[in-house]
Amino acid sequence: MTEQAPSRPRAVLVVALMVTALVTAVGYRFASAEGDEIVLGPGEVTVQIDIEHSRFLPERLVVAEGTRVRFLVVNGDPIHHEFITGGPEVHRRHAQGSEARHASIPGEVSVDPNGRAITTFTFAEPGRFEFACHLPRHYAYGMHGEIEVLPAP
Ligand SMILES: [Cu+2]
Repeated sequence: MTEQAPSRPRAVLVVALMVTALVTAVGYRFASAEGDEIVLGPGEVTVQIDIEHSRFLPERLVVAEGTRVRFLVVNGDPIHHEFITGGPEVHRRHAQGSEARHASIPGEVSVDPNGRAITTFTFAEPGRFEFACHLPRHYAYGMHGEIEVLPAP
């Protein structure tokens, strides 16, 4: 008789969800033009970004200045995507670039079909940052979102 061990991906998912739930609690609320929103941070937080039908979910995040965000990117699509965040120069470089895949550097990671990937990025100063997939036609299709960074409380 062989006993089936619990599958590793499921265990990883459960841990990821627990971490996400945990860090979502670390934050505060503020009223913005978008309504009542939760500000993540300050400190270190983990956020799960889902990809479904070539769209990011959520498409908007609000974080406190100085927050180090660990992005867990979960691709529900059967095609490759990427998650890129950073300043305008980062997006310009990727929009013009022809690299189909990248090694993971802070704020930039490729995501396999139905795969998951992690990248971290520190939002050091207040402002608006974009996150996007710059694979051909994905940005134009709507595969981008916004991170608003508020001054530290
Ligand atoms: Cu994409």
